[in-house]
Amino acid sequence: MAETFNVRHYDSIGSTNDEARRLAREGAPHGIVVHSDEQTAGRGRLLRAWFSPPGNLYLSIILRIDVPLQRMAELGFVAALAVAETVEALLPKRLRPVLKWPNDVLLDDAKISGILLEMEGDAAILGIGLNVLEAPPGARYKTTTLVANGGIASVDTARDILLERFSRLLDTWRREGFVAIRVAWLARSYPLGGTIRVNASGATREGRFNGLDETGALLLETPSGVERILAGDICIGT
Ligand code: BT5
Repeated sequence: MAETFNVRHYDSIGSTNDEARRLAREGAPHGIVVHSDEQTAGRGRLLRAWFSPPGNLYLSIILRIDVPLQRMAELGFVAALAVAETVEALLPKRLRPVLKWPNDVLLDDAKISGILLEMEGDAAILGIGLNVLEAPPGARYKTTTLVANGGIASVDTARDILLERFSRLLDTWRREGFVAIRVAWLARSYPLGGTIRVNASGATREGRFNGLDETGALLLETPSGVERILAGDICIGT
């Protein structure tokens, strides 16, 4: 079933996630998309700021989907795949985006997109930022844009491709479940068996990347066994 998205465009807004949450509280239906040219209070996870000047894509989708709450995190993986496909479609060279758990999209180890999934009542709010023209100065790690990699795209083109890819992948997820998404996500992620470092629950752990379990949790193989990590960050660069 193709999704119908209804885009509401704003010139400037605090955070598209906040506006989508406000609309969801008022009863806005599935498929409403809040898109803003810039954000004055763009948010990442854990109260981090998201650099949001004009020139990039910032949108949040209201999703009303009848699945148990514990399955909602799967939507972040659906979204990351859709972003990766979008980035790939917009780059002239066959540069291949890499997915970093949980929901980052990287090009040459540099972050080009971020995804913020939140719940508002029974609605999921899926926020996506994609750097088209502008990357933040002085971020903790390498960041990049579509244009810096030779991509040619307007923000609206990027938005339309992203919504089309997301619609298709959401349909796959609805029909085939997380299994199909997990396979596609792993095909684009860091290689299985590679060494990674993970920040989780205030500690850094190193181990082998053993993929995802059936819920999307990270599997980290350490000398004391395979750990299942529900939330955290994989360290890149240093
Ligand atoms: C994320 O958080 O990656 C989720 C970002 C979600 C942003 C979208 S934009 C539309 C919607 N409305 C919102 O208010 N938010 C969503 P996290 O994994 O916590 O990463 C945040 C970190 O990424 C920051 O601490 C910076 O180091 C870095 N960062 C900030 N802005 C960036 C940018 N534009 N590009 C790349 N990295 C950035």
